Amino acid sequence: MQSVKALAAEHGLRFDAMNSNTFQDQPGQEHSYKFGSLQHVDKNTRRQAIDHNIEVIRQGVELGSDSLTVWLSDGSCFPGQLNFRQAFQNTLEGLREIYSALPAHWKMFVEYKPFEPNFYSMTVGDWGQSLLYANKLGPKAYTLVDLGHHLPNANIEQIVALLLMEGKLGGFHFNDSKYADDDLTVGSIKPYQLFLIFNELVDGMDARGMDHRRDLGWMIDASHNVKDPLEDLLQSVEAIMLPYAQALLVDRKRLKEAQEGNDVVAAQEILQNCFRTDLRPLVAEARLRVGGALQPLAVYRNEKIRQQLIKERGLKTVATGL
Ligand SMILES: [Mn+2]
Repeated sequence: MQSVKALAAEHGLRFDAMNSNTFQDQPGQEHSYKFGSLQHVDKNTRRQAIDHNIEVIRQGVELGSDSLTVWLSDGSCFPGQLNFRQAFQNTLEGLREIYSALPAHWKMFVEYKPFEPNFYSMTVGDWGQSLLYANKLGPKAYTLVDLGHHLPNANIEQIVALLLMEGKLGGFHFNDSKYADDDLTVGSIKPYQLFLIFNELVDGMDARGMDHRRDLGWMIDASHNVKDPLEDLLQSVEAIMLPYAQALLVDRKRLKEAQEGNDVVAAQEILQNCFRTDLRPLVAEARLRVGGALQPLAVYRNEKIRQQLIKERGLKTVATGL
């Protein structure tokens, strides 16, 4: 653990939210999660899942993390399989015990998902259920919005607006989705939706006087089967910075006037003008001014080629100019 921490520090990295995992059985595990973890009808299985979460908190404390994300695959595949209320109560009871093990400055993020691996019901299936748990647990518990964890065409920006209003938005798992939990690169499928989410974020965070950087958990939850994961990460960061900058551009006063005058056309124009403004040079300049690269992807690819040449030719160094 200490060596992990030291290695991270060497690279200027720190640890964000810890994720517990009671959705996959581990080798040597006594009780299976085939029929759920915190919801399970057997209290020994629930006990095992609770203990695992508490162990994750303990390791997180050692790593300097300050939050725990709980995503449960608990649910049912067929009508009648589960008593919904009992499953909810068991889960709540488990989450309460985990919550009570959180250090004072920690947050708990309750992530939701509408289906998969269970296809009839999920015990934390949507933002309403997540918010129910978060409200019952207390002030350290928040709802986590994974952009891919919604049924098709859900109005995610509205969900974000209301969670912010309630002070219960914990943060994001950024990704994008065409069909379901696709874990595609954020902004690759529905960039306008992403802009509208940031529009609500900026508006809601400012209304609550929140620190844009620190008061939410900004996480990327994507999967890479066909890309270099680091390249995808660079694309993701760019894809997040752009709509954020565009949302900062929205003239809130004019938008409010349009809304209050029922000027639907003007309201749409205000938002779409910002979305259609090319802020890529501005975002690149901002990155440069804080010591980053104008074109991170090009820099990374250039370095990859350089390292490859050094390896192939057995040289100490190589100069490339891409
Ligand atoms: Mn996620």
